[in-house]
Amino acid sequence: MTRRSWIGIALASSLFTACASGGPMDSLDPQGPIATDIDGLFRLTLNIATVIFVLVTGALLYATIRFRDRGDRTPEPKQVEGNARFEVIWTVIPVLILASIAVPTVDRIFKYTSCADDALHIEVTGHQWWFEYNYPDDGFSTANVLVIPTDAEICLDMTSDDVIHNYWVPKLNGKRYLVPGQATVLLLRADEPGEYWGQCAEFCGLSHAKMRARVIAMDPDDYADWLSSQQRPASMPADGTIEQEGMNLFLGGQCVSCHNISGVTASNPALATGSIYGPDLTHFSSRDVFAGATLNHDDPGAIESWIDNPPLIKPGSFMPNIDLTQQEIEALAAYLRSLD
Ligand code: HEC
Ligand SMILES: [Cu+2]
Repeated sequence: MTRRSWIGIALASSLFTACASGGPMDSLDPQGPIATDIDGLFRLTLNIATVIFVLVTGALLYATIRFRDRGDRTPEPKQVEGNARFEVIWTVIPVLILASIAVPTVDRIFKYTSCADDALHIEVTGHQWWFEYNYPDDGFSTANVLVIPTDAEICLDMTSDDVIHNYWVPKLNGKRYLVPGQATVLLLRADEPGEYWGQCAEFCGLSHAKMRARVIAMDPDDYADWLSSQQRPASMPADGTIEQEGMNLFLGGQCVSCHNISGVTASNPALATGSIYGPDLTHFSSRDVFAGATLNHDDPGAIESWIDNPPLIKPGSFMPNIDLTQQEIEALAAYLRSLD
């Protein structure tokens, strides 16, 4: 085969990568009523478009073959330019088709971006490059992993701390912007307990691709347990342990100027000024992913390499490389692991 056909095959086969199924962010695999309803709109539009495609392509093929140039034997086909009746028909039909798509679409846009009074409110703040979640009724803050109860309407009250971000958990709803100085709202509802993946969907700087989200939906009972576990202050390490050494490093070094640990850093004045700050670490190890949901707690050495050199892992990260020694890193990592 020629080089050109190899290139053709390579390009064509790359199209099949779009056919992968079972991906954690498959937008054609809706879960929960909102995403399913939106999926219905997609299918409606796809069906209408398919019918139009078949009709138009069929008519085109028919005309091309039926009226092709047969030399002298071809009579001039009948010309219908300027026919008022045809003009009206092919204006009215597209208007009706577009209306049948536009009306339900606009209806859903308003429906899924406003909240009922009894919805559970959770505040989402976008930061370069992680999502912060505040549970205002329960008085705590967490990051990267959003925990919600199943079968409940969750109202996300969203804003951004720096640039425009976009919250997108494809299996639960469409995308919505987080805009500095503005409040936007997005509804979520999951029927089944499970893990749903998300991603910041607006380019927001160097580590945009590493700004992911996890939504964990729990049965209401498990959710209640989770809430009470998040409300307690951080676990205290026992005297003389490596965890305690880590805590002292945390409190004595720079970490404390950017991170809150309830019951440990409670009175830190730097946090109150709200300058650059990072995720709340009170229950850090209760979350199975961190650093914008891109690193896994269970991966050996993940915590160590993160605190060793954050910008190496997330380019541009606002958590600096503090030049810690190996011993300091190990103590800090042990302390972080104890924050359950
Ligand atoms: C200048 C502010 C700043 C300092 C100082 C700082 N951090 Fe961070 N930290 C951040 C920011 C911002 C993030 C979020 C980074 C991201 O995901 O892009 C973060 C993320 C983290 C995370 C991941 C949390 C999560 O749930 O994603 C851990 C753990 C952490 N920092 C520990 C530490 C430790 C330990 C120290 C001290 C050695 C420290 N940080 C010092 C700002 C800071
Ligand atoms: Cu973003």
